[in-house]
Amino acid sequence: MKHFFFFLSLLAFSSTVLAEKPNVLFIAIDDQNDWIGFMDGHPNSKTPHIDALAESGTAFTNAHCQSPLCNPSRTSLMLSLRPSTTGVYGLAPWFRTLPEYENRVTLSQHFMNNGYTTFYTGKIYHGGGGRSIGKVGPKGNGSKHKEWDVVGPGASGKPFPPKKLVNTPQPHKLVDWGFFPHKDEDKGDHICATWTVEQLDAMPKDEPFFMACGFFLPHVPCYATQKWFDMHPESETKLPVIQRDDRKDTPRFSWYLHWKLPEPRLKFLEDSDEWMNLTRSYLACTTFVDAQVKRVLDAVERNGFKENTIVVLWSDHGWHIGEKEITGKNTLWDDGTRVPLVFAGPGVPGGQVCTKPAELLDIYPTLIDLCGLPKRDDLEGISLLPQIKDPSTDRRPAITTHNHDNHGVRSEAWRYIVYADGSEELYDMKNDPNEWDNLIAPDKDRSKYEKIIAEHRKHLPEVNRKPAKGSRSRVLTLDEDGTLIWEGEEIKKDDPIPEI
Ligand SMILES: [Ca+2]
Ligand SMILES: [Ca+2]
Repeated sequence: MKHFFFFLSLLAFSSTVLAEKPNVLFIAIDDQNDWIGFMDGHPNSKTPHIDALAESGTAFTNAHCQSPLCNPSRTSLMLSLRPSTTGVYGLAPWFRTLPEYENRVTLSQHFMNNGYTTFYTGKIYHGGGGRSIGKVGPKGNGSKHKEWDVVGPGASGKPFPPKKLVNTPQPHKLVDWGFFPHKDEDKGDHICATWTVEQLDAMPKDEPFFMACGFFLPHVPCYATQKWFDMHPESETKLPVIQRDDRKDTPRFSWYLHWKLPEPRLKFLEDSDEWMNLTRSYLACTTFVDAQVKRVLDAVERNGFKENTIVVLWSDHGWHIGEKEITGKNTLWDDGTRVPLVFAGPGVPGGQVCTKPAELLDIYPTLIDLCGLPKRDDLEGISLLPQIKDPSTDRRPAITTHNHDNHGVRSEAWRYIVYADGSEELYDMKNDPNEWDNLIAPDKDRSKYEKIIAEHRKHLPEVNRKPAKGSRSRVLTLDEDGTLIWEGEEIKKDDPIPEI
């Protein structure tokens, strides 16, 4: 009998401990650059709900992705390993196809292994990865082990108009934008938010959850209905601030990182009078996503979870809209790497802004700390808890890698870039936040900056793995003999830079 009561009290104790574990709401936004109110990336951003979330917690305004591309960025975040460690640089492979990562414990699995029920809707992994068990082949995106407990609707940019709205130079179904009439309720992100709200409404109050909700917009196609365009009238919308001939002082190698892509260049936007339309479309889609974030946050509050739920909101990389003469991702400048990153909830002081460099692979160890889970010694990220406690605490620079051996090193004051052929860039981010003036272009006096360059080079990844087996889509390689291969085709030294 005594034993029975002891057992009962033990049960009561363990369920109290369990109930005290904070929940996690993990909100991802795809291809969202710094055009978010609190980040000041564009004067016409309208994101009141994300801004309110940032205000209620700690906003990292100098956060950067580990790769400016969906698959490698998300793989890095969920594994807390750099692309230079995994060799995952392209849109393939799905990391579970690599034997060395078949059994790797991801962020969601670490929570699952520690008593959490994990939920997944929309885009967390690229290409629907981790939605099913099995089919871990070259074409399968399944997993040997369960990645999530409950899987909801997948990511979608639908509905689409009957035919593309913009005739982009490289035809690609997704590379499109603009207004067309449809129902907001039918949009993929609205469906994912609705599913998340329904799960929260039905959620048991005494079991911790890890809810991952990944929004697809403002990834192209940037389609929006009248309501969202009306919030961004043409007469009030400013075009992104650019410098003409900005690429005159960037190495030729910088072009190789996005050599030929479906995303058009600034020349096309200007020639076809689409620059304003794309700007408004992107802003409208971001405002639409902001409204979906609100629906989910409202459900957290309505169900009494607010006091006990850590909210983390992030995007996988930036997006150019004319800056540096291009649109899209795949660059090592702030336009390609800078992302929103917000933590809010128990243990996170509100009203704080941290300008120290933060990396997306830091989310994994930060959530471990905030939720009191067992620490892991196999993560390359470093917890942001010291900065959450005191935002002035110093931190290492953020590293972004795009394809093998091209790295950007972003400290609080500088950006240093080195490409696989050794060519370099350096920007003074305090005085030149748009990265217009490459201080170490060949015609400049480099000697003034040797010390700064050396300080930044110290942080270049020690491991620098070649592309992993199965790498493809947006993969660039430079062989020892100097042969450059982009997506399976050789780029010759005197090939003209594609204009559109
Ligand atoms: Ca993306
Ligand atoms: Ca320039």
